[in-house]
Formats: sequence, structure tokens, C-alpha cells
Amino acid sequence: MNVQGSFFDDQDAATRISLLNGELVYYPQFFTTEESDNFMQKLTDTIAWKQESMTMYGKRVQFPRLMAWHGDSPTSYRFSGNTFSPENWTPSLLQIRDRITPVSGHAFNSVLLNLYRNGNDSMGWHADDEPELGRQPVIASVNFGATRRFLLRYKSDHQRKYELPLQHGSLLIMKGMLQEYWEHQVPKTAKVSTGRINLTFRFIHP
Ligand SMILES: O=C(O)CCC(=O)C(=O)O
Repeated sequence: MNVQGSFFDDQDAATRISLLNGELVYYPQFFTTEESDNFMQKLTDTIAWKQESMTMYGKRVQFPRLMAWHGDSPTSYRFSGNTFSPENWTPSLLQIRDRITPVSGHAFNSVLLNLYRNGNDSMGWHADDEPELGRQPVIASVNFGATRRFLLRYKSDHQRKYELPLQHGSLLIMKGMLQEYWEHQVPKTAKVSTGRINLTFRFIHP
């Protein structure tokens, strides 16, 4: 696992995980099951989920999941050859943002949403290190629906890795130099047949 130190903090029910050059704080049950069920349903029904595509080796290929981008209006975000302009905040997104802001100790002006329809949907290796996120970004990742494996690997030594199952109602805060030194992914799995929604709250520097 290559974890330097990890401990369970009873007071705020968080597991703090210190990796080499990076930090994670995981709240397995940040939202109650009832709240999480409600958010899963609301987001499934009210978000205008889109099938986006990216350019790979000169060809347009579809992302293996559906996506949406919401936030304050001047927060466009570029990745995989696309520029995303945000939709407005919805009441559910504002409720979630207001709950996670105090524990993250950070303000967020946008959120990327990913809908994994089943275990065949995935996200490949990448780091959230786009220039508009600034240096040492704090990214708060909220999860509803099926538990999926979240894998991390050290950019310059792929044998150094860490894995976390992200469960219904959980919050994972990524911070420090994590995005500079580590990549992460959500691999495909034959074991999951139900949906999952992940929201990554970010601060985009204009
Ligand atoms: O779905 C996840 O847990 C990962 C999301 C992610 O890596 C991202 O949005 O950059």
C-alpha cells in the first residue's frame, strides 16, 4: 500500500491518509444513507447528463461515462481537448456544496459530475493538475450509489500505489501535493451492475 501514516479520527469520523507527497482525508459516511439515497435519485433525475467525447490519437472517442459541469459563470475548464462551460448550480448541488465546505476548509466555485451507469463505465489514469486549478488544489469528491475502487499510483514509480473503495455517501478530500505526484483512476469492473455518481468540487482560478 505504501502508506506513510493513516489513522482514524473519532471526532470527525475521518480517516487521514498520508501518502508520499500527498494527502487524503476520507469520511466513509459523510451523508446518511437516507440523504445519499435522496441525492442519488435527485441528481439522476435533474442533471442534464451528457455523452462527451475527447480526441485520442487523432480520433474522437466517447468518454466511458456521462458527465456534467456546474458552477459560477466565469469558470470554464479545459481537459482532454474540451472546454466545459458551467451550467448553473442546482438546489441539490448547493446543498451538497454547503455541507462539504466547512470540513474541507476551502471554497469551491464549480463541480464536475460523472455518472457511471454500471461497472462498464470508468475513468482512466489522470491527475487533476490543470493550470486553472492552481498549485496544490483541494478537491472534494462526493460519492453516491455503487461502491467503486479508487486507485492511486505514484507518477514516477507505478509500483507505489494505494486503493480506497469509495462508498455511498462518502466524501474524499484530496490535497497537498497529491495531484502533482499521484494519478488516480476508477477502473471497469464486472462486479458492479448498478449506477454511481461522483461529484468533484473544485476552485477554478479565473
Ligand atoms: O469517480 C471518481 O471517483 C473519480 C473522479 C475523478 O477522478 C475526477 O473527476 O477527476
